[in-house]
Amino acid sequence: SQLTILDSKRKQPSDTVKSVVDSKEKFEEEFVKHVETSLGRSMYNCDDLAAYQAASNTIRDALIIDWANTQQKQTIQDGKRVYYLSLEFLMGRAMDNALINLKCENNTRQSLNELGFNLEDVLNQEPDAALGNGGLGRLAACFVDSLSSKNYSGWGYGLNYQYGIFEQKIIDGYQIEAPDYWLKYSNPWVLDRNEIQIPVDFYGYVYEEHDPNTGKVKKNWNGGERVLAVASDFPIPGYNTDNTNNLRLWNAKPTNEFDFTKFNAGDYQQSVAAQQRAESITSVLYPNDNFESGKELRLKQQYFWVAASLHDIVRRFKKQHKQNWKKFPDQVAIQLNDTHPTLAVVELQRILVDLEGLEWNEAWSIVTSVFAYTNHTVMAEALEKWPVDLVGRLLPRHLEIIYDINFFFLKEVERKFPGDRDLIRRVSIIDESPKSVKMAFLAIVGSHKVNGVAELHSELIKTTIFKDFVKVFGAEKFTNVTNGITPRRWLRQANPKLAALIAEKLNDPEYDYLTNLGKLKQLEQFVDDEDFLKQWHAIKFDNKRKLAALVKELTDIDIDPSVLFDVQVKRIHEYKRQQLNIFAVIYRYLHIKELLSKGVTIEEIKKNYYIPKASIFGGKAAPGYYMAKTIIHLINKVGEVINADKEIGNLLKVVFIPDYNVSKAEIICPGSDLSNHISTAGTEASGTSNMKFALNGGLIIGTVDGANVEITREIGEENIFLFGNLAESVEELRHKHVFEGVNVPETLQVVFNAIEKEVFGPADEFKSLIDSIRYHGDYYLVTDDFELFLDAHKKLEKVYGHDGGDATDRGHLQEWVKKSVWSVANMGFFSSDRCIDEYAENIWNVEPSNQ
Ligand code: 8GP
Repeated sequence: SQLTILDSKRKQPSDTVKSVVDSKEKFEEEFVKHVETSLGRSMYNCDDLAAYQAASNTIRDALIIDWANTQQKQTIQDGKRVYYLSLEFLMGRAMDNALINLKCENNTRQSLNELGFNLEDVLNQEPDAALGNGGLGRLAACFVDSLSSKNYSGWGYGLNYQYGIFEQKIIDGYQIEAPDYWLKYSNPWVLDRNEIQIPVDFYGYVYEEHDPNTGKVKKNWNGGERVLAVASDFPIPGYNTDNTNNLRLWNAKPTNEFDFTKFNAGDYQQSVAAQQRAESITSVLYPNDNFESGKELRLKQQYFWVAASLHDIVRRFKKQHKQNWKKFPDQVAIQLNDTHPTLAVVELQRILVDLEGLEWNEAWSIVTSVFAYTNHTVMAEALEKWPVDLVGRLLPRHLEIIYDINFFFLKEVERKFPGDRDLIRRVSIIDESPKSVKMAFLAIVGSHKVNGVAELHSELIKTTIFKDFVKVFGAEKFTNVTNGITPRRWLRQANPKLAALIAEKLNDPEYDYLTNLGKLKQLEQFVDDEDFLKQWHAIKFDNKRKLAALVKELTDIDIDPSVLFDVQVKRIHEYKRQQLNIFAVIYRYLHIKELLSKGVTIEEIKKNYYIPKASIFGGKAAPGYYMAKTIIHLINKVGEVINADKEIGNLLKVVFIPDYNVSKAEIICPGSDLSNHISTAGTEASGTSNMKFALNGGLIIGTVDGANVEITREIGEENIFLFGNLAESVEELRHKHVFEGVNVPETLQVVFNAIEKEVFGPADEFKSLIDSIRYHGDYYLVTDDFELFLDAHKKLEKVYGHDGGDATDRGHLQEWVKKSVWSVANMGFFSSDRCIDEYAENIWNVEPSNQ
């Protein structure tokens, strides 16, 4: 066949390019060439930014070769491929990660040195690719890394937003959003595939056509507005393998088709303006996390992305297998990352029925074998519902298909549960008032598997939001894949010293444990080794120094690396309860002040009450989320007062790190002693930063929620500080708040009083926050968990000890450091490699290729 001929003629990996990662001479030669040709500059006029661009181009060339070979090999092997559809890929920086996965960090460092540059300075030039909001987007980024590293054939499909998540500035304690135009200096890590163009239509009308041959009526959609989807490809290198998958991100571009009616009517400007509007589809990422805003442009983004991706997938399939549609599910698995890509279900059904002429049932059985859906939240405000009117206007044919899918589905329910009218009403994909399409229901009906992202969450969806579907489809359709993180970025890259110490102890000079994270278990044998504990502690101390330097640079606040670093960084959300944390900080401050006023000395306070600590916050609030912004404001105002209070010295500091993002997380996670994962039980589906902190030797204070439950099971109850009411009590407590009133404990009342007495600035600013607790039912159970939180702190501070510990004197920290080692040793389960293996085996039915 043509492919065999192709294969035999295929050039072997070009030696010259590939060798840049292995030889310093070659690297330097290529680097200079890129400075002089790609950048059009001279070596005498090459700053760090230009060095970053030239170095990236050099490494990217090597990657592209692997990438092209991988694609060719996968095409020839003709196995099943996984497509991960995600509206968000929160990639962070690419260069450091590529150096690690290609194992050419040392060479690059030395080459750059010889050329007069420092690797860290060069790496710091790279803007984050921040094409995501938080956990959901970062999970997708970890998954593509694992797909490559574990030798799967797997592509990501997303959008190439010109503006990623906004840049957060803190001005007078308020969050101010600035646009993140991350492509300012172009992006060396992407290959623009201008030749890959797929037309995508919107609006228009549906008409019927009579087929004289079959006597059947065929439906056709005549779109009213056409936009082109143009591909940009990001090669995704695997660790320790040549397998380099593709992340294809679409750009919206105008077509060349010109509106002649407008033109002839003399309205040239109008006609061009309409074309320009096309690009707005992929211009900006919606900045909401766990919340849906329901904007028309968002639905346009979703369809644009889904249509382009599916047509790309179908085109690839047809090239190899013509119209042998029965084979489609053996070749293609599509994972829906949340409900955002659910229109793909409808689009594939449309392609098969309207364009390819398959019978409805045959098409539907193909569709449902291909798709699987991951749910990431149980929170009502995050579940997508699109008004029927809007869907019908934007995608008239799709709305008809949705109605048909619903009709056949409800008929099936009626057959299984005759006469259960209420069940039929409850599971209908169409909500009657206001008339809207429930995307999660459509995703369930269109998929063969539905999964949650941690055990507790996967159980919860079966008993709450999707309960009726368990009844209809059976429990086997619902499964769990507990989230994970890639240890390449979140250990080796973020914490090179700890990664090196572990490699040494595991007698693993090649760092193979990074793709076999269960090996960490062997660290347990060193938990009583004095020297080892000393080294472990010294690394943490060093990482804390780095974090302190970052804090100084960004906020001008000095924090002492020998105090407890108590961190909460994540999106700001009432359910994540940063308010609980800051209220406890206020309580601590007021209590310290009271003790001082009674003549208790600082030394006595340290010894008998509170250890010195720095509370470190960070995270963005959705621009339209007033309460989250109020929480940020309160944290900053509390910080201003406490940090300026000379009387308490380093006993307490409060900082808010502005513009929390992936590259800052890489400094923050290794530098924390303690991190907060304190969501109201049952609200945080999984959490993944809990895993990042624990893998870097930080301990956790947390509620019995999300993946905290499994982390506890793995590392042991004695190594985590759990507190708070359990998920099973939440409903009852909320009910009680509403019907019997909220009971604010004395300790929290003291905090409210101080805020109302304007200790932290105008009380008006924080009124809504306090009112939501005191008068509006305290939905997130701050009052119920407040004192339990204070108690958990007392306990953990006893373990940490009273006078800190510097790099050499670990002293009393013995117990804490042991817990840290013990945790890391048992975090192997949380590698995203394990997740991908589970998806592959239980959901996608694919196997890795043997490289
Ligand atoms: C997040 C969950 O909140 C977090 O617990 C989990 O670790 C992460 O997904 C990855 O699974 N969920 C979302 O970001 C989310 O559901 N966003 C919805 C608007 C879609």
